[in-house]
Amino acid sequence: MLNLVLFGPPGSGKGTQSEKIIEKYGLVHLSTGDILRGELANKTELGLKAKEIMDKGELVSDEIVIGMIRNKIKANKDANGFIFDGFPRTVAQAEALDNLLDEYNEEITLMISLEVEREELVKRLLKRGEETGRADDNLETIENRISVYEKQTSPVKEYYKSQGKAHLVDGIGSIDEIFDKVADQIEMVK
Ligand code: B4P
Repeated sequence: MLNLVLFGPPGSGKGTQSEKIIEKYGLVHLSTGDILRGELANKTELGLKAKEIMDKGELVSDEIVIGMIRNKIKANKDANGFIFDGFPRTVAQAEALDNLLDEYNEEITLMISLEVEREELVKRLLKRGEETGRADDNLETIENRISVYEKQTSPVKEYYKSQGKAHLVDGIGSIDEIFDKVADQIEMVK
């Protein structure tokens, strides 16, 4: 299995690059942000609980997101591999993911970190907010999401660095240029 973590701050292009990776490598896409938004669209209890947290730009509890990922892995045991998009976002989530994969004698193959500076992130997310009306793409929430990333999520990069699995990719440039660099990294471990 090829198990890939796509990592980076909000607006770094994780969702965008995931689509292209899936197209080329046929992996199962697990985006915790998409799953949570799906729950919200279906007005489930979980979705309504998550909405308040997401609207503030805070992280949904580890217990909830780990449970969501556990169910998805279980439901896709025969996959060629997974792309984890927006997960793990805390070191506790990263450890739980290693333990979950271990139950299937699997592990993370590669972590790709999309490197984009704050000013560009804010610009991209404000643009998406204007175009799609996504509730958490407003200036106040964006600023908080980036701060939450710096405080709670960036240690996850060190976690994968210590395992020798983290590869940094410049996330500035055209979507295709960035994808070429991402694909180069994947080809090296495939
Ligand atoms: P996510 O849905 O993961 O949202 P995101 O971080 O904003 O990234 P996304 O993938 O959508 O955007 P992308 O960078 O592709 O999370 C939303 C919320 O859900 C979190 O704040 C949190 O509350 C909750 N949540 C999710 N996972 C969680 C977890 N594991 N634990 C706890 N809580 C969790 O793209 C952004 C924009 O940039 C797009 O408009 C795109 O078109 C544009 N773009 C992309 N690449 C570009 C490029 N090269 N040049 C110019 N623009 C580009």
